[in-house]
Amino acid sequence: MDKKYVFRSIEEKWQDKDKFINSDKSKYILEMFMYPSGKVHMGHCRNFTIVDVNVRYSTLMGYKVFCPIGWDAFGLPAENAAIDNNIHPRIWTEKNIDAMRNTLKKMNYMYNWENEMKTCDSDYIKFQQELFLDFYRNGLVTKKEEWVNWDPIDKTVLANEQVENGIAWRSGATIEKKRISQWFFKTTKYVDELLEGLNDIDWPEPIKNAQRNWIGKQKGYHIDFEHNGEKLTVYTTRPETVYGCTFLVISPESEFAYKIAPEQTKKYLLKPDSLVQIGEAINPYTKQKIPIFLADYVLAGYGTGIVMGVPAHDERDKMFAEKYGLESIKVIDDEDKLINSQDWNGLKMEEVRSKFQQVTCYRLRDWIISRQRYWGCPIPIIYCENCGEVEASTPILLPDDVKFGHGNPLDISGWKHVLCPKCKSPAKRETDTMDTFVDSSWYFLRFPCSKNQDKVFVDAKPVDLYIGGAEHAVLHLLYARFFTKALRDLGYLNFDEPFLKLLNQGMVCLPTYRGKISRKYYYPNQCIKESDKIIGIINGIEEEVEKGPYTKMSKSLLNIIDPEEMLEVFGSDAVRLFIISDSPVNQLFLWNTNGLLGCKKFLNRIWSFEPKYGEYNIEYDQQIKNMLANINIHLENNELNLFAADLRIYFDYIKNNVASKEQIDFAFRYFLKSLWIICPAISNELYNYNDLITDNWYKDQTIITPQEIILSINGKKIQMYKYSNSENLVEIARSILNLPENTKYIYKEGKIINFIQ
Ligand code: ANZ
Ligand code: ZN
Repeated sequence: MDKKYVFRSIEEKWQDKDKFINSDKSKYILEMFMYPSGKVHMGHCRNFTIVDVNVRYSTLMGYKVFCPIGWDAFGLPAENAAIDNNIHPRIWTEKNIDAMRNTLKKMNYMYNWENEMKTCDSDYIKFQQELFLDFYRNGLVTKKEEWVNWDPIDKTVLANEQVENGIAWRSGATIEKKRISQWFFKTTKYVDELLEGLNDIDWPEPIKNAQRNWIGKQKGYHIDFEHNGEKLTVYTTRPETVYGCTFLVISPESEFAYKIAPEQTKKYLLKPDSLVQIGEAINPYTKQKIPIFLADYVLAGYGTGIVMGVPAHDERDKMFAEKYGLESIKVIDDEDKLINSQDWNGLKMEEVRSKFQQVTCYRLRDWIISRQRYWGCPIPIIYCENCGEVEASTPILLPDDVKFGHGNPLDISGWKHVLCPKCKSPAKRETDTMDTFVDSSWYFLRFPCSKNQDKVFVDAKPVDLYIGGAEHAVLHLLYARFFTKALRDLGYLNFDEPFLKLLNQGMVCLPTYRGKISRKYYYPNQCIKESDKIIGIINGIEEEVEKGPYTKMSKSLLNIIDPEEMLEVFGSDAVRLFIISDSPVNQLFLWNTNGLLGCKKFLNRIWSFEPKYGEYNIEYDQQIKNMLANINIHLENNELNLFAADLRIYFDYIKNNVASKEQIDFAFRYFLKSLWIICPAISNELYNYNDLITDNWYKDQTIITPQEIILSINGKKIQMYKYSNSENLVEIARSILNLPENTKYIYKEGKIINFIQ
C-alpha cells in the first residue's frame, strides 16, 4: 500500500523557500505583463509554469536568474468596475492584485518578489511622464488632428493596432471615425529598424511575419496627377497602366479628402455606399480631366491613400467602375504589350515600368496614445492661452475624488484647471491619459531597479527569454521594440532589442457544455456523466447538456477551470506537472481533469518509493546517465512535455530495477533534482542531501547507446553493455566476474572478452 502524500503542509512549508543563486552567468526570464483582472486563470498558470520551469532549470545550470513580477495595473476594466459597483479603480485594482499574488504564491513560482511593482504606483507614473516629456522634446511625440478610431462602448480613441476589421480589440464595438486632435508616438521614425531588427532575434516565425506584415514595406511608384494646380500623388505598383486610368479614388480618411471636401467626406464616412465625386484631376500622360471619387476600399494608411483607377486591369477598380458605370480602357494586350498608350504602344510592360523611379511605402502609422479615460497615466501637458502647450512638472497624479459614468471623469473634474507654469495665467491640463500599452512598453527595463526613486533605469538589460501568448504579436511586442530603440537613442540604453528570445505558449482549451433545452452554458464542474448522457445541474435543477468541441477558455462560454479550486484538491505540484505534461508548450492545451488526477497519483508513488538495494548493476548507471542526458536535451529545447515524460520513464526505471545503494542513491538524487524543476515542494521535502539548488547538476547531453559485448570464461558466457573505452571495459568486466587483477584475457575488438584461468 502506498503511503499517502499529504501535499498541503509540505507545499506550504516550501513556499518561497527556493532562492536564486549568485553567479557571473546571468539570465533574464520574464512572462508577459499581467493585467490584475481579479483571478489568476489557467492560461496564466500555463504561461507562468513554463516560465518557472525555465527559471529553475537555468538555476540548476548555474545561472543567476532574474525573474521579476509586476502588474499592468491601469486600464478600462477597473474603471468599468467603478461604474458598475461603485468602487474606486485603485481599490478594485489593489484587491485584485492581493488575490492574484496569493494564488501565485501557492503555485510556488520563483520570483524576485522584492522587485514587484505596479504601473499605477506614483513612481512609475512619474518616470513615465518624464519619458514622455523627453520623447516630446526630441520630436518623438506629436499632437495632430486626424481621423481616429472611436470605440463607442469604451468611449475612447484606439490605435490602429487595436482595431481588427473595424472591430475594437477589447470591447468588440464597431469602430466609428472621429476627427480629433490626439497625441502620437512617432513609431514611423523607426520603421526600417523595426523591420530589419526582426532578423536578429530568436522569435517564432509567425510572430515575426505578423510584424513584417503590419509594417508592410512595399516597393511601388508615385505618379503625380494635378488638382487645381496642386500635385496629387498616387501610389501604384503598375505605373505602365497610367493611360488606362479613367478616375482617381481616394480614401475618405485621407488628409487631402478632408482638405478639399470636408462636408462630403464626413457624410461619406457615415454612409459610404454611394458615388461621391469631390473634384477633378488631370492625368499627366493623357492630359485629360478625370473625376476624383471617395472610396472606402482605398486605405488611408497605405501608400498615399490615393489610387489611380484602372478598371481594365485591377479587380477592385473594375468592381467599382461596373457598379457606377465608369469608363474602362484596356492598355495591356494578351502578350503583355502596351496598347492605347500613345508613344508606348508596342512596348513590353516591364520596359515601360522601368522608366519610373521606384519608391518605398509602409503601412505602419504613428501610434496614437491618447485615451479619453481616467484610469491611466496622465499626459503631462498644460494648455495655456498665452504660451500654448507647456510641459507640466511631474508627477501629475490622478485625483481620487471624481465621478464615474459620464464621459471622461478627468474632463469634468476641477482637477483640470491649473495655472500656467510659465505665465501663471489660468490654464487647462490635458485630460487624456496614455494608452496602457505605453505602460507595458518599458516595464521590463524598469524591473531591475523598480524601487529606485531617483533614476528610471539602473542596470536595464534585454530580456533573454520572454514567454507569453501569441495574441500580442503586433501590439505590445511592436510598441516595446519601438520604445527600446527610442530610449537607446535618447541615451538611456545601449541595446537595440527588448526580447532576445520569444516563446509563445498555446492556449488552454476546454469543451463547452450547453443545455439542450435552455441553450445556456454550464461550467464543467456543473456537469456529470450519467451512462451515455451528460447532465448539467444547477441548484438541483437538471437538464441534458451537449458537449461542444475544445475551445479557448472563455468567461462567456463558461468553459473555465479555476486554478484555486484545482490547487485545493490536487496541490500545486500536481497542477504544475499536469500543465507541463500534456502538450508541447506552443500548442493548444486540452484540459482534462483525469490527467491531473494521474499526476497526483504519480507524486504519490514517488512519495512512497522505497529503494531495493542489491548487487552492483552494470547497466544501471548508463541507463540513468542516458535518461539525464535526455532530460537536458528536452529542457534545452523547451520540449517540456517530453521532459515530463522523461521523469515518468526515469522513475519507473528506478522503481523496477535493483542496483547497489550508491547507484540507486545517485539515481534518486538526480531524479529529485530533475523533478524539482516542475514539482518543487515534494522534491525539496524528499531531497536529503546537501542543498538541492547548489548541488552539482548533471550537464552531459551525450547519449550512449549501449552495445552488447560477450564476456566468456571457461566456456560460460555473460553479456554486458559496452559503454566505456576498451581499457576500463576489461576492468569492469573483471570486476563483474570477480576475477583477480592479473587474469589473462583475449579481447576481440568490441565483441568478446575471453578470460583465461
Ligand atoms: C494602378 C493599378 C493598376 C494597380 C493595376 C494595380 C493593378 P499592393 O501590391 O497590395 O501593394 N493601392 C494603392 N494604394 C492603395 C490604398 N491606399 N488602398 C488600397 N489600394 C491601394 O497594391 C498596390 C496597388 O493597390 C496599387 O497599384 C494600387 O492600385 C492599389 F492594373 O495602381 B494599383
Ligand atoms: Zn502661459
